[in-house]
Amino acid sequence: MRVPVCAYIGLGANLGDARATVLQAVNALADLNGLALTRRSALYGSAPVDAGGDDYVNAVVEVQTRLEPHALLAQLHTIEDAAGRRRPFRNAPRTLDLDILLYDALELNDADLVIPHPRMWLRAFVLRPLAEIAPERVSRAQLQAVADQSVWVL
Ligand code: PH2
Ligand code: MG
Ligand code: MG
Repeated sequence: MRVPVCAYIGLGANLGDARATVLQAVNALADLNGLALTRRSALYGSAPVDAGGDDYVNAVVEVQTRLEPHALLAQLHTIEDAAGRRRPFRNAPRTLDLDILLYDALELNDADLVIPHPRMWLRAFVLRPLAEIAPERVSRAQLQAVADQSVWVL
């Protein structure tokens, strides 16, 4: 454990009752020891990007956390597993996906964890909810670059 830092977590789901699962995951995050939820975006619908299956439900939350990045990742995996997450192939439809987007000003390049999330700047389903809760973190040019992707507030 360490002094709390601000982090952003992306949530996504497109299998089962995706809206309910994302909301349950927000509650599960808020219940974690060493983590306080400070902001939650609206729920967004989005067309799958580089993936198949149904439309996604996406959201982003801001947290203050004492958990080190890998400890936080382990907690996210536990919440994903509890939601019945399976990993049959890359970008397969999923009951729940929880990704660390930003962790303070950390830049990390481990085999199992890269922060900032390497594809977040290419994805409107991340940038739109992130800009809603942390407008200072996303530039107008970054939003413009993904303006062709279909994302809507639910
Ligand atoms: N997640 C992916 C791949 N594609 N597309 C949308 N719309 N939303 C996602 O959360 C998403 C995706 C891999 O994690
Ligand atoms: Mg993901
Ligand atoms: Mg993931």
